[in-house]
Amino acid sequence: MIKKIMFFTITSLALILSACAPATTSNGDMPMNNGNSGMMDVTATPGSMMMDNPEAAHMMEPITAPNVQPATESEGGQPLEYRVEDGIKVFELTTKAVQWEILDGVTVTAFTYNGTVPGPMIRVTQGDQVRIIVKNELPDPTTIHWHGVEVPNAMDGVPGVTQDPIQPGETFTYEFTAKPAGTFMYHSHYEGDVQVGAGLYAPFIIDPKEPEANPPVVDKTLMISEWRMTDGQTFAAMPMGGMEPNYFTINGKSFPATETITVKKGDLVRLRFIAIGQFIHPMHLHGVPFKIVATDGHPVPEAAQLTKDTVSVAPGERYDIEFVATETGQWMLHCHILHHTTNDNVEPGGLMLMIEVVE
Ligand SMILES: [Cu+2]
Repeated sequence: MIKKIMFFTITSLALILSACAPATTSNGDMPMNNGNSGMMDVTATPGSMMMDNPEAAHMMEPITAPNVQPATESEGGQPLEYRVEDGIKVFELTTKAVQWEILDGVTVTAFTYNGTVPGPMIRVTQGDQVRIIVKNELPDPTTIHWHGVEVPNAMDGVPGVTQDPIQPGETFTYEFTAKPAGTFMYHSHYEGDVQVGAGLYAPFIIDPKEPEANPPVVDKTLMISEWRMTDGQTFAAMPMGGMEPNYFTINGKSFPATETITVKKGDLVRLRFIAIGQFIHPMHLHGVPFKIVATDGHPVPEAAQLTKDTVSVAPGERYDIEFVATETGQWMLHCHILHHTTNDNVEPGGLMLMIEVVE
């Protein structure tokens, strides 16, 4: 209804404008910088705007499933165990909805792999044969895309293109050679705008076949995303009126529930940033600058490594950064879009964590 009224109003306004000034653009679009654009400030409430378009309605529906239980684990992104069959590393994933605590007293309804946000980390060595058996216990179809991993086309996880969606109750098996080495991830590719925001994402790390010459002492993967929680209901946050996030998480937790990373003075520290939400996050480190040693999983040659203290991580991107912790103390790492360091508009919160450097 709102859309229809807006369309009528815009059409009327365009007619009026075109009658009194040569204001339309060459393709007939109405320029919106004419002082009347305030009429566009219609703030939709979730569930109200897209209902005349069933195709789009899923975007503004709350995340729900029958009989959602509290999560039994409290830490996401932990290494997933596997068994070896005929030389193949076999992993099992189950998609399911759980109540996931992002902060003391704040619990979201999340779609998860194996009950955690992020889902469990798959960590293998370059060249390994891997098989991942996926059982779908969500009320909706799903698929998994192996973001950045060089898989055969049939394993790419795009519904309607490389496979049929995995229906509720069904199982699908992915199998491929893990390559190349680097920081990757896996995530839903079915109604990704909803399912990824709802928690269907996890790290996928491929270690190089040849051990690294100078491996870090501390190696942490940090997956960054956003949530919208209103009136006790969870929505997949989006850069869209009425759907903006009010909670922000690193590895499924908002500050102060985020992990404190404790390192020894002199340690080489690697942080692997993965942005999996729908917003850009300029991540800023206090205390010492860092080098960007890999982008989207691929090593940056030493001569090309930028020295920075802030790196903007856009949706889908990965940046591996390294620094030597030279000074003791509590050093903050946080997003520099400062609204992203709040919990429901209350500071401090969201995308912050402490790096504690000890003697
Ligand atoms: Cu941010």
